Amino acid sequence: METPFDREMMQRCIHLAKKAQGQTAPNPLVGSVIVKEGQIIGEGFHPGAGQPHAEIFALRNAGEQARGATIYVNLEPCAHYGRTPPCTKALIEAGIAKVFLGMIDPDYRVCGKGIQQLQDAGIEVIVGVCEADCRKLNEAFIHRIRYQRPFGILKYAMTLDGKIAASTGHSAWVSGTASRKMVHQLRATCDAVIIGGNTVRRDNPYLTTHHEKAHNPLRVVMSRTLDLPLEAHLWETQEVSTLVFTEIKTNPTLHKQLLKHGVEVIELPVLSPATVMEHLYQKGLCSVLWECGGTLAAKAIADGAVQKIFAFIAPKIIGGNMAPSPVGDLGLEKMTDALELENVSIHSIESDLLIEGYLPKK
Ligand code: AOF
Ligand code: ZN
Repeated sequence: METPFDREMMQRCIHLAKKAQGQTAPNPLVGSVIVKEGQIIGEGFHPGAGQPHAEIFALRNAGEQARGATIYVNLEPCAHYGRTPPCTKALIEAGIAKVFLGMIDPDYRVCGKGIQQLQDAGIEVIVGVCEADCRKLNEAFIHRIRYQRPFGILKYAMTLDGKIAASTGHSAWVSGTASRKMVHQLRATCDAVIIGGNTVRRDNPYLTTHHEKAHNPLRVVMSRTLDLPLEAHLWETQEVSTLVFTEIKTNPTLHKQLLKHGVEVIELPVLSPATVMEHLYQKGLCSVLWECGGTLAAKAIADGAVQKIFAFIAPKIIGGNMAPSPVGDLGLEKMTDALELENVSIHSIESDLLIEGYLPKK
């Protein structure tokens, strides 16, 4: 049914969709290409929630030529009136003859109805072109819809002997420059990055993408005591939003200081990765990057707030019985109880290794 050319066009959709990475939440990443007689006559991508969908940009780009043409899109065209009118209607009115789509939309408002409407209008629909790649592109969006929580990624860098810092707490730097550049790119694809109070006190990070044009995720700090420094890079760099979660009635003095710096402070009755993720879901986020220390990382894993791991391993040995490791106590006593990652891929980045994989679903 599908040819190498069709797959090439779908990869082009994925490439276009990625231009808006980190900027579409709660919406998906979508790209679209319109082809006639083997030539691309229009293309587009969805730039952000509330804006027209990818198919609409592609149709506008193609103009009248769209009549009788084939459209490629990595997600099933929508069939509902949401923030924008249904794309199926626009495709039918433009006279599109054939639709290749990457995956069925998990959003219950669409989920098969888009395909049905197109077929009812006499349009040929081919489903599942490069489906695995299309699913990976939108893994955070799919998780958000399915579990009503943002998709959690835990990222850490450790030495060959499994330490994220020396026993003094000094950690600059574990991984090499290429790995750290990759982390900045990873941040640019996420909607938020989360750390605990300890990381603010010890590392005083910026948590930005260090790049003028790249998107910066929301910076989130979890601190039960609100025992945070008055001066911190996070509060000073006000061009990127910061949100601090704490428990009710902690440290009103610092609370006021943070508000003065434009930092939003949210008091939760119980502060945990689960309650924070619930809040971030309500806020419309799709993906959250945990860049915290081992204690919070273990709590996040235990709370089901982590789905994916990015572990950078540097060929260095620091030693130290008290040197911290990336994941604290999970209460697991036997090696047979270890959480074994699935769909693992291993990349080498200069002299570091990156292991990417998914935690088993509970
Ligand atoms: C997008 N961009 O290119 C496509 C989407 O609130 P709305 O009206 O923007 O609708 C969002 C839903 O539309 C989204 O959850 C998904 O199901 C569908 N398709 N969404 O943001 C697009 N094609
Ligand atoms: Zn649409």
